[in-house]
Amino acid sequence: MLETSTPSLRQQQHPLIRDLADAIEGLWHRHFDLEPYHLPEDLGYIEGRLEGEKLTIENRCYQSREFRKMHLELAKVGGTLDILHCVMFPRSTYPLPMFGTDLVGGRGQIGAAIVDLSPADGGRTLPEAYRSELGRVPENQFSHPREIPAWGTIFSEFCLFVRPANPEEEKLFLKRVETYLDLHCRRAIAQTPVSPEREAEIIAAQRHYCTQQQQNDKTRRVLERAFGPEWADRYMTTVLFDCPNP
Ligand code: 18B
Repeated sequence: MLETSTPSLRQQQHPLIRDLADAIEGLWHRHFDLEPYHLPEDLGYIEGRLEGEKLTIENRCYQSREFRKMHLELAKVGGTLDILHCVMFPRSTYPLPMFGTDLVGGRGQIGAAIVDLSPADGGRTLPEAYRSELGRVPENQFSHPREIPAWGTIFSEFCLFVRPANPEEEKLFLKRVETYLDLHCRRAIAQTPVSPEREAEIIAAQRHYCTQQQQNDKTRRVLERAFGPEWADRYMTTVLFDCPNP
């Protein structure tokens, strides 16, 4: 369903998560004609229990001419964990990067903030137009950079992964995500579809991206503890990182 009512979860989350969720949806609505994207079998709003605490998941999902699926997910585990997850999957005829961002926080502090535009058109690097524009984005210094895990070979050299140390760094992170997303939306709109011969390459690249992301054990563990391993696996492979079919 195209949910337009004010989401309840958003108001209860860390201010950076709330602001980023608003910014993402704002840019999507400004740039695209959005249609609803239907998630499988009522996986839109979910409640589970994680070690006695309630796990709530709220999904927003759209599609557009350029994107097969634009997914924004907010999750909350009792009072301990606030999560924002967002991925934009281009249609297989669009040689565009994957936009992805994840914010994970607990007890008032965001511990992990990551954003990237990851190559997904069959090449190892981003298209030249992206590289030149991203190369001009001022590099802010964050006091607590974090190390990309081993499965993160999919990320570009423009990937930002930090623990924002204070409200100033939180604002800088938010700004960086807005810059990446605005650039991406503008490029996507200007993109013309490729010939069907190139589609196979794009699909393979997106599948690779998803397979790598599915190896994130930290995400898997949160879901497994609340819903069990089978449910977690189904959720990771059909909602979070579903591979496109040829
Ligand atoms: N993720 N994240 O989205 N993840 O979804 N996430 C964590 O402080 C969830 C994406 C990414 O260091 C952590 O260590 C849950 C996208 C990376 O080994 C937790 C959901 C990207 C790490 C969760 C979710 C992405 C990471 C640990 C579903 C990038 C570091 C927090 C709602 C584009 C992994 C911490 C590492 C971490 C959980 C990246 C708990 C449940 C789109 C690189």
